[in-house]
Amino acid sequence: MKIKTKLLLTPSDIKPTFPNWKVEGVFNPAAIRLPNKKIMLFARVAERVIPKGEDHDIYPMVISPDDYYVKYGKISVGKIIDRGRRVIYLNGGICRLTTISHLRRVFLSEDGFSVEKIEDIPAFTGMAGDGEFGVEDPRMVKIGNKYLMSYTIVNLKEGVCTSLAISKDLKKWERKGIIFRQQNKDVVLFPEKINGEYVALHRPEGTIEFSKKSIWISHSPDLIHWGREKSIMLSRPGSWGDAWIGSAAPPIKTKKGWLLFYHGVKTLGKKKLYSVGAALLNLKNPEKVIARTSPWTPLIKPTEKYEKKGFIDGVVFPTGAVPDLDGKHVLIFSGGADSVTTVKKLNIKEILDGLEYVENENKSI
Ligand code: MAN
Repeated sequence: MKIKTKLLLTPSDIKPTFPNWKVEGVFNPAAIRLPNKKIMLFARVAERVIPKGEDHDIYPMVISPDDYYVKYGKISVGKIIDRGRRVIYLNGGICRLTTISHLRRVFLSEDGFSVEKIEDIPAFTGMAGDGEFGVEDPRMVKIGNKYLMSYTIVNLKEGVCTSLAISKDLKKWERKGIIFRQQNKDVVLFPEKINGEYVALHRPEGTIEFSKKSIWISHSPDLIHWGREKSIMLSRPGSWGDAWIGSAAPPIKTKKGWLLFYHGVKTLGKKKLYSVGAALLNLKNPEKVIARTSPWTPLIKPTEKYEKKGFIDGVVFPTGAVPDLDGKHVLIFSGGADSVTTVKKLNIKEILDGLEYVENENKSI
């Protein structure tokens, strides 16, 4: 399939929040079309404190419940068991992140291919109790006159969870707290109620695994209480999403069903390759998966040099999808290698025509 793609944002476009911080990545953005037809991104900005040659690592932690007041924690080298690019593992069985993420607003043209303005201060940050170690990977929908944003938080006590925030103007946010508890992320909301209920897709992670991490569905009367959950889409052995899958962007309504983009991970030795597929879900009963991208050929895989090499190599991670104004294409906004943000324009009919019908999702176990 022909995909028109463009590199939109790189770390050097972003002003660090504090003078002694360095931007490592601007990636995994929420995307929404504004009433004036332009597109707004809430891009994840990951920053690191520039080390000063001391004998310890520093990690920032937000300690205020109402502003971005940060304290620096210290980890002495003797406490470190293993140091990953993203995570430092400490003795005692806990870990700390090497970066802290917030969300930055970026304004794009109507066609999504030109950056018109990048704000130079954070628009949404972690808070005490709601992302002390940062907020990550937001996804956004508009229902009625309200913007709803689900986002990953990394908390001191609760660990990795998903929270929800609601806004009428994309400036002031009402934080609703944790909606999917530890260890659950890749939460996307459907952009309208279905059969009178809010519906979300999410991706719980277990420690005792009888199956690989998969995409689940959940329902809510009020966006706070979620339930009637089940796994609706599994990873398929040997496929490009062999290790696990997770929802990418909020589903898009088409005549044939809900069009869902999802990421899939294949492990190659120590490396992980993040590719993207699509699925079609029944409009009235989205737990029914009608069709999916072939297990053998993803829709999108890391092909550009900024997707193959970066903070984490080999990653295309979409978090936003906005229908193009021509009604025929979709604009997919993704992180590349956990470093940059890209836009990709794909033809919706070609995506749907390329899907394979799923007879019985359980057959893929
Ligand atoms: C995880 C998350 C994402 C990240 C991918 C790829 O799913 O940490 O934020 O983009 O891994 O590294």
